[in-house]
Amino acid sequence: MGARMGIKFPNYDPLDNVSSGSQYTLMHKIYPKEQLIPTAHWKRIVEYVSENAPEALVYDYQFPLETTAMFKPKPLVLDTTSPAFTTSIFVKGQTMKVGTVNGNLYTYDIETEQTGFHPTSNSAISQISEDGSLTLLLEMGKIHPHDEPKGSLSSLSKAAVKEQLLNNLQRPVFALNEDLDGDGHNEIVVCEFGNQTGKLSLFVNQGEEIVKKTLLSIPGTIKVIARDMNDDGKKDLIVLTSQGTEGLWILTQQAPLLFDAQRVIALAAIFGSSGFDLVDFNKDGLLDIAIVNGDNADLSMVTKPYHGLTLFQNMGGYQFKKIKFLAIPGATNVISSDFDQDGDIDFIVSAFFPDEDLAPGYSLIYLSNQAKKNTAFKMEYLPLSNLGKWLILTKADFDQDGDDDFAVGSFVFSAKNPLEDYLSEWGFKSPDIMLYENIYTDPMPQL
Ligand SMILES: [Ca+2]
Ligand SMILES: [Ca+2]
Ligand SMILES: [Ca+2]
Ligand SMILES: [Ca+2]
Repeated sequence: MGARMGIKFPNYDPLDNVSSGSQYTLMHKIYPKEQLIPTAHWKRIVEYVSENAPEALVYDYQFPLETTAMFKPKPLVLDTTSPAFTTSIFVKGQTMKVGTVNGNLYTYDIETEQTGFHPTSNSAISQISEDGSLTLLLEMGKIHPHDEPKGSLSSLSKAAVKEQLLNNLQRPVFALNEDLDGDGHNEIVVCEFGNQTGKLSLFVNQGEEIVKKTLLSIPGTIKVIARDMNDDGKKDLIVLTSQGTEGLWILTQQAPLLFDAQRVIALAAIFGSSGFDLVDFNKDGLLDIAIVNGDNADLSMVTKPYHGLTLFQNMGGYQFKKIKFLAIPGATNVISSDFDQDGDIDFIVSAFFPDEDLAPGYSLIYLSNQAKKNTAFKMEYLPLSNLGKWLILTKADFDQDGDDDFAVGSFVFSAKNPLEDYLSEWGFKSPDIMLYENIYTDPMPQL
């Protein structure tokens, strides 16, 4: 905080590791050379925080009591290298594509169990998608926090010919390939997460050239979905920002590809938001929002009682009301579906930063909706959830029987010292992927 107001500290300079010219200039906008406030005012801020911050955090977890029998786990090891470093999963039909931190792309046929391997680059694959017969690969450059524009989006043909479509992306984590203005040609929206800087970018193919436009100049854009949020027939963008200025934004498309951004859910800078899902959980025709927060790697690694799943009901007019919070330490991803097919929306939450001491087993949780009002959920563990460190969570009906299944990808990393960390005991044995098949069947009617 002080560094962002130009306060200098002995042995700490946020620009220590920034060498290149343009990055250095950019960083000085964040960390000014001159002090913005007098030293006496800074001292009063430090005193205020020291005097008023609580001595300890208060935890109030209601631990799940049972392991759900609704999903059957199947661990998958796709290669002989360990530990697992899965960074993306894409499922279509019974074919699964898996990307890793080292730029390896695996295919796995869920029916025949055959595995294929395509080395593509040495850059972490943050997202896999398809466009016709092409596989689209979003590559981050380095995965750890940085601001350099070394990411790219490429296509891979069936004959394994790779072509770069977009480059100079700043640590991209999510791309949306969709026709936003309805002219028959797709635009591409990229979440350039970055670190201290970053943005949400729109790429428009204008025949001769691809024109880039910045939609949001904020680091930490993590996911974007296109939907018509104001019912005017034009697609809008719903975006989560997770770094510094956190919150959920709606970018309303006012005219073709001209967007007006509004932060409709403002979240505190310490919230640590990491994922969201858009679903009409009360079936009133308005899309509601589920946000998970649990980023716990960067600055303070203590377990936070305010990490978990929050449900916001869409009240209309871009007003969102918080109706439910469920504490889940280190919550990272959320998917929603009526998994048990009883007519209400249920959730699966994965936690990349679970606390094995305070909240053991909280890495994969099934939340089944009990009252159809989205305010009472039964929380259950997923079987074998302790086998991996789940960074990726993907929903798909991979046995194509009409109910949603899901897959999780393990990324064996700890922000703590690995020698002291529990991961060192089992991390090398972690599967790359765990498939969870929904095996729910309706109970027999009572005679
Ligand atoms: Ca609209
Ligand atoms: Ca609704
Ligand atoms: Ca349900
Ligand atoms: Ca299924």
